[in-house]
Amino acid sequence: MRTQVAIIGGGPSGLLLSQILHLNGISSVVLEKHTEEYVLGRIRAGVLEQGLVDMLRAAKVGERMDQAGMVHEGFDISYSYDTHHMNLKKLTGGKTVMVYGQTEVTRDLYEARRKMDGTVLTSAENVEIHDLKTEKPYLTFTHEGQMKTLHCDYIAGCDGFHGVSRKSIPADILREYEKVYPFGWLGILSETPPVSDELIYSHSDRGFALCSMRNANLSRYYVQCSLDDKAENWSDQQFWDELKRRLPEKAADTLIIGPSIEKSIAPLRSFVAEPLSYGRLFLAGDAGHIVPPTGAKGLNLAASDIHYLSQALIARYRDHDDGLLKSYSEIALKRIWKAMRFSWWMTTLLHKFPENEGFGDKIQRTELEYLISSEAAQKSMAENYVGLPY
Ligand code: RFL
Ligand code: PHB
Repeated sequence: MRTQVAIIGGGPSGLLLSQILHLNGISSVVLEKHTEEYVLGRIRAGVLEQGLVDMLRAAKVGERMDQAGMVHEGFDISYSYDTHHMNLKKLTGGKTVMVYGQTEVTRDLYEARRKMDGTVLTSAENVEIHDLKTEKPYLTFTHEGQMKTLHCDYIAGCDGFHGVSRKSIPADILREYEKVYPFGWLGILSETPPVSDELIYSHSDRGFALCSMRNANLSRYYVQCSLDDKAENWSDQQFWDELKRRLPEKAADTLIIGPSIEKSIAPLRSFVAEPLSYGRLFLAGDAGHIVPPTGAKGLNLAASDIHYLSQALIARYRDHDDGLLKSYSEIALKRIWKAMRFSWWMTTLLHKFPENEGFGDKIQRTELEYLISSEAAQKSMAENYVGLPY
C-alpha cells in the first residue's frame, strides 16, 4: 500500500488532518488501533474555540455542529459560594466559544471520511515506524489478521499520549517537560437538563467542581478527586451530594440529578515534547502535548497543530516548498506553550492543593479576588479562553 501522508491515530487530530488533506488533493491513510465504536465511546472535550469551529466548517464537517452546537458568550466562576459572570463576548470584543462534544466532532469526521471514500483502517494493531530519517519512510502493522506495509512520503503522529509516534524519536533528541498535579477529575455524564445555560467553574473549600453540558438534556459534571480514587467507589448519589457541596446555593438547589450514563476519572498533567518533528515524522495533538482540562484547551490545541501541519503539507505538495514543514515544530510550540501557561494558571487558580496551606492559600484567594475585581485581569483570561490566534 502507498499513500502520500500516513496518519497514525484516528482521533480528532488524525481524522481532521486526513479530511483537510483530502480537500486539497493530498492522499492519506489513517491507521487507528481501536474500533470506531470504542473511539466514539470516550467522553472528552466539550468546548470548541472559534478557530476550531472555523476549521471544521472549512473542512465541510460543520453542518451538524452548526445545528446542534451551543454558542456560549460567557461562563460563571464561583468562589466562596458567590457567582461571578465572565462575559467572554464583551471582554474579547465579540468572541465566543461553541459547546459541542468531542464525541460528536469525531463522529462527524468519521462520517465525512466515509462519504469521501477516505481510507481509515480501524483495529490496525502493532504499528511500527521504519526509516524515518530517509525519504522513503514506511509503516508496518497488523490488520484483519495480516501483516501489512504502508509506504509514504510523510508520517503524522496523531496517536495520543500513549501512542508509538513520540517514542520513535530517539531519547537523546527528545526533551520532555512534565508537571503532574496531585489530583484528578471524576466526571459523569447524565441525561438531565444542565443546571445553568452556561458553564460554572467553581472553587470551594472542598475542592474544584465544573458544571458543563452536551445538549439541553445531557449534562457533564466534574469534581476534583484524589489520585488514588476509583470511579466505581463513587455511587451516583455520593457524586451528586459532593457536587452540591461545591456549588453556590442557587445552583445546588436547582441541580436536577439522575442516573449517570458514564463515570470516569482523568488524571491531570501538563506535558510537552520537543521537538515535534524528527526526519519525516510530525507529532500533533496529544501525541506531543497534554494540558489539564481546566482551560478546555486540549482538543483546541490539537486543532491548531493540525492547522499548521496541514498548511505545511499543502505548501510542500502544491508549491514544492518544504519551509513550513521545517519550521512546523517551532511554530506549533509557540502556541502550545501559551496554552500550557493558561491551563496551568486556571488549574492553579481553581483547585484545592493539598500543600497550599498558609501562604499558598492566601495567594490563591488573592488571585481569585483580583480576577473578579479587575477588568484587565478578566480580559487576559477571556482572550486565552476563547483561543489565541493561529
Ligand atoms: P486522541 O483523542 O487521544 O486520539 C488518538 C488516537 O490514536 C489512537 N492510537 C493509535 N492508533 C494506532 N496505533 C497506535 N499505536 C495508537 N495509539 C493510540 C487512539 O486509539 C486514539 O483514537 O488524541 P488527539 O486526536 O490528539 O485529540 C486530543 C483530544 O482528545 C484531547 O486533547 C482532549 O480530549 C482534551 N480535553 C479537552 N480539550 C478541549 O479542547 N476542551 C475540553 O473541554 C476538554 N475537556 C479533555 C477534556 C480531556 C479529558 N480527558 C478524559 C483526558 C475533558 C477530559 C475529561
Ligand atoms: C467538558 O464539557 O467536558 C469540559 C468543559 C470545560 C472544561 C473541561 C471539560 O474546561
